Formats: sequence, C-alpha cells, structure tokens
Amino acid sequence: MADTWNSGQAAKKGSSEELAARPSAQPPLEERPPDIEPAKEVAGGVPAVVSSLQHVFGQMGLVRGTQLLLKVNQKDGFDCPGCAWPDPDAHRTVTEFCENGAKAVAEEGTSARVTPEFFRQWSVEELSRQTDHWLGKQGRLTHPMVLNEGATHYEPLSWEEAFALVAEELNALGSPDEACFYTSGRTSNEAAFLYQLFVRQFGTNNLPDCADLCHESSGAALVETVGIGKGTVTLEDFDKAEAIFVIGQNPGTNHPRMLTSLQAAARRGCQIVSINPLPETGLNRFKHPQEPLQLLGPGTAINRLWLQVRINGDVALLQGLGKALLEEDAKFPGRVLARDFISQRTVGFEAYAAALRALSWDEVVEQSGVPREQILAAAEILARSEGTIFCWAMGLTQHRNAVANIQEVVNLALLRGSIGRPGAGLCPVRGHSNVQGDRTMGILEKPSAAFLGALGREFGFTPPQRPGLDTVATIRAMHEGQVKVLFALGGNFLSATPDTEFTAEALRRTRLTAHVSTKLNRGHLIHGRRALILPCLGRTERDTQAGGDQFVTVENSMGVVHASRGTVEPAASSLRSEPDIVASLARATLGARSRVDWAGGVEDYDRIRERISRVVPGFASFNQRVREPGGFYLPNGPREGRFTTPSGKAHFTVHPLPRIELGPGQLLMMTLRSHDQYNTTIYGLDDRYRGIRNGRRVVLMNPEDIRGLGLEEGQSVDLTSHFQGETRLAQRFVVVPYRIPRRCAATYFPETNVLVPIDSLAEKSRTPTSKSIVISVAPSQEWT
Ligand SMILES: Nc1nc2c(c(=O)[nH]1)N[C@H]1C(S)=C(S)[C@@H](COP(=O)(O)OP(=O)(O)OC[C@H]3O[C@@H](n4cnc5c(=O)[nH]c(N)nc54)[C@H](O)[C@@H]3O)O[C@H]1N2
Ligand SMILES: Nc1nc2c(c(=O)[nH]1)N[C@H]1C(S)=C(S)[C@@H](COP(=O)(O)OP(=O)(O)OC[C@H]3O[C@@H](n4cnc5c(=O)[nH]c(N)nc54)[C@H](O)[C@@H]3O)O[C@H]1N2
Ligand SMILES: [Mo]
Repeated sequence: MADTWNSGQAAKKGSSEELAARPSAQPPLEERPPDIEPAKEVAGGVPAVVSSLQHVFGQMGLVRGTQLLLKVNQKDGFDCPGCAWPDPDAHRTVTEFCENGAKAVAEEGTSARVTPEFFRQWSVEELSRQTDHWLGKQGRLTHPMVLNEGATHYEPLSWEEAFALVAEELNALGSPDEACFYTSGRTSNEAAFLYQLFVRQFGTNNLPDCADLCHESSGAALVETVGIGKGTVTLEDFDKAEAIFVIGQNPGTNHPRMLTSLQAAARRGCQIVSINPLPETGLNRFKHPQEPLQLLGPGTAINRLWLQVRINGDVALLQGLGKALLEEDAKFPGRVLARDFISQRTVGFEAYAAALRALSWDEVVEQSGVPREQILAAAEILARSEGTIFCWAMGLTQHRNAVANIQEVVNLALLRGSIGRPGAGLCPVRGHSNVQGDRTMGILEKPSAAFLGALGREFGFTPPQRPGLDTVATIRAMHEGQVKVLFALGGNFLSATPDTEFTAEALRRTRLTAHVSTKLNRGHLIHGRRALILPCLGRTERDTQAGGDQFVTVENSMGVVHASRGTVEPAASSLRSEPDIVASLARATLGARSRVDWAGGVEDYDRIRERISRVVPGFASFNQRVREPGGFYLPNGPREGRFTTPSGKAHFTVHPLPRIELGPGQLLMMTLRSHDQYNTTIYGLDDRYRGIRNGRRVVLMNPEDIRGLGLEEGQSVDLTSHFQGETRLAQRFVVVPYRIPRRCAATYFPETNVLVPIDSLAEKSRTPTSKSIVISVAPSQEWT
C-alpha cells in the first residue's frame, strides 16, 4: 500500500495543464500517512505547557511572546481570541490562558508577514495548491490587495482605492439585496454595530454570520422554550452545581479553560456526566498546566460517568433520562420532579409525560446505543442533584433534529426545576470569542421589529423590513446569480461552510468577493470576478485613532460584556481597525445618503458605545459600566427567575425519535476539530489527545466496522456521502480504528466539508448537519 503515497497528485505543481487549472477549493491530499498512537488518558499536564511554549515562542520570539501572554484575559488586557469561555470574576491568575489560547495568540502574533512581494511571487492558483496549514503559516497580511478581473496574482492598492472599488460594485447593483455581508464571531461589538448600521442604511438585512453554522440551533431552541436565545448560568454556578452534564462537547481541546472549572467541581464532589460518542481525553482526566505540583501526579478524574451515545442518538437518550425520572417519581412521589416549579412556571408537562410513557425502553436503548443501566445511573445523578448545569456544543447543534436535541435538554432541566437557581441552568458553550456579542449588536438576518425601530429612531432612517439571507441561503443565492457581492468581516466563508465545491462555484459566479482578514486563507483564493483582501488589526494589537488609544468590547458565553484592549505593536503600520474599515466603507458607499458621523465614531469608540447604549437593551451607561474591572452582566430573564416567552412560562416540548436511516455498509459521520486547529486555521498537524500525528486526512472507525467492510487499519480510502440520491466524494483518508460506536465515523473539518450537502439542514435553525453525514467508505483508487 505504501507506494500509493508517493504517486503524482494534484497537490504538486506539475504539467502546464495543471498550472492553467483554476484554483482548488479543497486542500491538497497528503503525501504520507499520519502516525497513529493510542489515544491519551490525561489532558493538560507537561505536554500542554511544552506545546504552548513552542507555538508562542516559535512564532513570536521571546519578548513579544511574553508581553502578549501576560495580557491575555487580564482586566487591563485583551480578550483571548481563542474561545468564548468566561474569565473568573474575582481571582484571576497571572496566566489566565490555556494551551489553545496560547496557540491562537501565537497565530496572530507571528513575526511572519504576507506582503505585496509575496503576492507578486505566488499566483492565486499556486497558493491554492498549498495546504491550509501552510497558508496560515505565511504570516500576517499587511496591505490591501486586489485581484483584478482575469488576473492571476493579487496586486496592492491603496485603502481609498479599495473602498471606492467596493462602493462602485455595491452602488451598481440592481437592488441592495444583491449583496450579502458575512460576519465571523471574532468581530468586536463596536465593529459589529457599525457594520449592521451600514448594511441596513445601504438597504438590506442580508447579514449571514458564523453562528448560522454553529449555535443557531441553540438560539432557536431556547427562544421557543425559555424566551431567550442564550444560556442562563454564570461562572459562579459552576462552583455550586452538584452535577454537570457535558453533552456533545470537547472542552479539552475547544474550551480548555472550562477544564479548570470542571476540575474544581470534580474535586469538591460534583458529579460530571459526559454524553459523547468519543471518550474525549479532557473529560477523562486533567492535570492543570499551571499547578506545578499536579504535573507529576495522575491528574484529576473529571467524568463520573461517560454515556457513549451513538451519533445523533441524543433525543432518544435524553428522553430515556426523562422517562427514568418520571418512573422514579412514580415510586417516590414528589421526590424527583420539581412539582411546584412545573405547575407554576411551565406549560406542556402533561403532553411531555404522556409521550415518554408511550416510549418503550427498547426503542430508547436501540436508538441511543446506551444500555438502560447506564441511563438509569445518569438519571439517578440527576435526581439526587439539587443543582445541575447542562453544557453543550456542536455535538448537539449540527444535526437535522438539532433544535429537538436542545429542547430535550431543556425538558430535563425543567423536570428538576434546574433553571434560575444557584448552581443550575442551561449553558450552550459558544465558540468564537464574540459570536454572542455580534448577535446582540444586530448581526442577524431576521432582526426583531423592536430592534429595527430603535435603530431607525436613533439614526433617523427607515431600516429595511424584509428578512435577509442566512449563510446557506446566501450560498444558494450566489449560485443562482441573485447575490453578486459577498463582503466578509472576518472568517473563511469558503472553508467553514458546507458543500465546498458547490460553495466555490457560488463564489466564482459573483462580481466581487471581499474579505477583511488578519491571515491568508483559502477563502481569498476562490473568488468572484474581482476580489479584495482588506488586512486588519488583531485583538492583541494597539488600536490608535485620532482620539487616542482605543479599546473594544466583547460578550462572553455567559452574557458578560467587558473591555478588550490590544497592547502590542500592530503587525504593520498599514493595517486598519475593523471599526475604521467598516466606517470608511460606509462613507465611500453611502456618501450623502447617510447622515451618520462615521468618522467621529472611529476617532473615539466611546461615541459608538454611546449610540449602542441607546439602541440595544441592557447597555444603559455602557461607557461607564464597561470601565469597571471585569465588565457587567446583561439582563437575562430566565437567570433572574422570569421566563421571557409570550406566556411568561417555560415550555416542555414533545419530539418524535429521529430515525437514522443507514443503507448497507453506510456509516454516520461527524466532522470535528483536531487539537491543533481553530476552525479553518490549522495550527499544526497533530491531534495529540486522540493519538494522531502528522496528518489530518483520517477517518476514525469502530474496529468491527473496519473488519465488516473488509478494510484494514492504515488503509487509504475514499469517502462518499449520500443525500437524496446525490453523492459527493472526498479522496484519500486513512482508516484509524477508534473507540467510536458501531456504524459511526469521525473526520476533521474543513477537509470533509465537501461531503456536507448544501440542503442537509437542521429543522428551524437551518444549520448544516455537519455532525450527521451518511457516508460509505471504499478503498482509494490507486494513482499511476
Ligand atoms: N482550540 C480550538 N478552540 C475552539 C475552536 C477550535 O476550532 N479550536 N472552535 C471554536 C468554535 S467556533 C466552536 S463552535 C467550539 C466548538 O467546540 P466543540 O463543539 O467541542 O467542537 P467539535 O470538535 O465540533 O466537537 C464536538 C463534540 O461533539 C461530539 N459529538 C459529535 N456528534 C455527537 C452527537 O451526535 N451526540 C453527542 N452527544 N456528541 C456528539 C464529538 O465527539 C465532539 O466531542 O469551539 C471553539 N473553540
Ligand atoms: N464540517 C464542519 N463545518 C463547520 C463546523 C463543523 O463543526 N464541521 N463548525 C462551524 C462553526 S461552529 C463555525 S463557528 C464556523 C467558523 O467559520 P468562520 O468564523 O468563518 O471561520 P474561521 O476559520 O474561524 O475564520 C478564520 C479566519 O478569520 C480571520 N481572522 C482571524 N482573526 C480575525 C480578526 O480579529 N479580524 C478579522 N477581520 N479576521 C480575523 C483570519 O483571516 C482567518 O483565516 O465553521 C463552521 N463549519
Ligand atoms: Mo462555532
């Protein structure tokens, strides 16, 4: 088999035919198989320290590296761009960051630069043959660049020319709805607020964002049932909870600072239950990298119980838990169910209880893949706990029945009265560090009438009322030629979205694709008739405007709004801040049509915050309160004991068991993150905890499925996805035996986004079903 790895392939520059080919939307195949070792039992520890230091000092040098690390998540420093996990309100350690936060900071703080000279050397097509890892490692973008129609290379242009170009394209459209304005969740509140104001003054609500691909299902599920699309807990609740359920989430990699909270909870006897098809290392054992005495010991056991659910078996499992609670309560009336809470504060209990009584245990066990005794053990933890926190992330939100998944979590919380009291509540763990804040600032395609009314009154204009396009609708509309301009404030629209080849074609059909970015990514290489790169300051960098040094604000996963102040020298003097770029674009595009003092806001961001305080609920005295160390909490009805649904009560909901239809030989595949990536940014080629090194094109499978399909460990296979009679192909992955349930498989995104069908969406939230892809696996074609 080894010879398959050395054969000629598309990744290499080769014949003239290949050189003339158009840029590749997918990363190249890998030239050799990855190294496989057993998965790790303990997260954190010395390897985490070593890895942090390698990334930071390797890319930034000693002085800049130390300077940066001392400012991460400090009250006078910047918010870590790694994730949205909150910082402790009181006792912050000097090093309030984690291994993957250090990598995020190093990625931005790198001393490498992508200059106009770099773009002169590399054609767009040549760049597209490089890996995503390589693209990111070239360093920070320094100058505005344009790819003119028919050109092979990006060329520099001035900022003024760049804004004029976007303005010209936007103003030439037949209707403002022919443009879409994407946002990625690192964007600050100030930039996001200006951006949505500009877009609405331009005349559209086409504001898709990365949350459409992420926690949209949580928002949709929670608004319907408890009246707010956000979580209800604070970080202090983790100090009081008696049980914590971690469902469909891998905090060891994606929210390592959450392990600190879980470790403290486990040490004081809190029962932690994880529900996950994979035995994620961070949920098994953890050694805090910043507790020197711990580093030599065995670490803290985190999980009390691990329920190895099948992919998308959660509705069945969560209903099984509810059923067990109801059965216990029938035996010991009043001891299990929170009867007063249920009767006074909720509706729909009877229908829910009736549905669960009608459900058979056989169905629960078969659909969830979890034995009944284990479900009962978890139910007992739930029944005994006076306060339970339910955490979840992408393992619940990216399925067809994602909204149902989350509403089943809500049902359990309601049965035990576990919302709005200390140590208890709902905790959707957000991804991007300000994705929640961007939504609060009005980045959404279906804004409420109240929000539009307030915005219109404050700025004296009539905002468009027509609902706009979400991310998937944007792709479809570009494909059909209805949307002709895509402007992206951050992110990697091409690689983060589903159905890579379809999306690439959609982008190619536009007149202009423009990205405000810090780093080069594949999204810059698959372009419309013209393309622009607008390089911006990162979170960590000093932002100096006419009114002096500025700070921005962000909202974390628990609804705390706080300041973030960049401290290091910008990567290049030609960079502009996001608020500056948005405001300049608005002036260039709207001219006399807008009466907003765009330049004034950029001189002094307090002026932007002043306007926010008058438009967005919960931001009164914003400038004053955000200067208090640690910031302030936004109002949250359910947390404060008020359900903000129209009925004023929380809603139990009833859902059918999803049927997972797999044909012979088919598997259900999830796409997830390795330990060395941040979404589409690839920090390195290792997934240390899962024991995979030097490669990413792997497919994790159950050993019995490997045998049953006549495959072998280490074999190279092609993956085909199946959806409504269509197939999609991803080539050359290596089979890795893993502790994953039968008929389930796991691969990394973005390599397998090509397999995610554009029309395979969650009901109600329209989130791509990136964790439920039906695939078949076949030996790779040999190359000659
Ligand atoms: N270092 C780092 N940090 C990050 C990110 C990153 O890429 N790198 N990304 C950020 C972003 S934007 C986000 S949204 C978060 C993502 O954080 P996570 O949601 O933790 O990310 P994923 O890797 O998608 O992991 C999903 C988890 O769900 C499990 N899972 C998959 N399918 C199912 C299922 O059907 N049922 C259950 N119960 N579990 C399932 C998987 O085994 C895995 O443990 O992390 C944020 N933080
Ligand atoms: N198959 C599959 N697909 C998925 C997922 C999955 O689990 N499976 N997860 C989904 C999820 S949860 C999310 S959130 C999306 C993520 O989607 P996006 O947010 O669109 O993607 P990122 O990879 O986070 O964006 C990385 C780029 O952001 C730019 N950037 C970094 N920092 C800054 C900054 O400060 N300012 C600006 N302007 N730009 C910056 C850099 O140029 C970098 O290349 O992907 C989704 N896609
Ligand atoms: Mo996300």
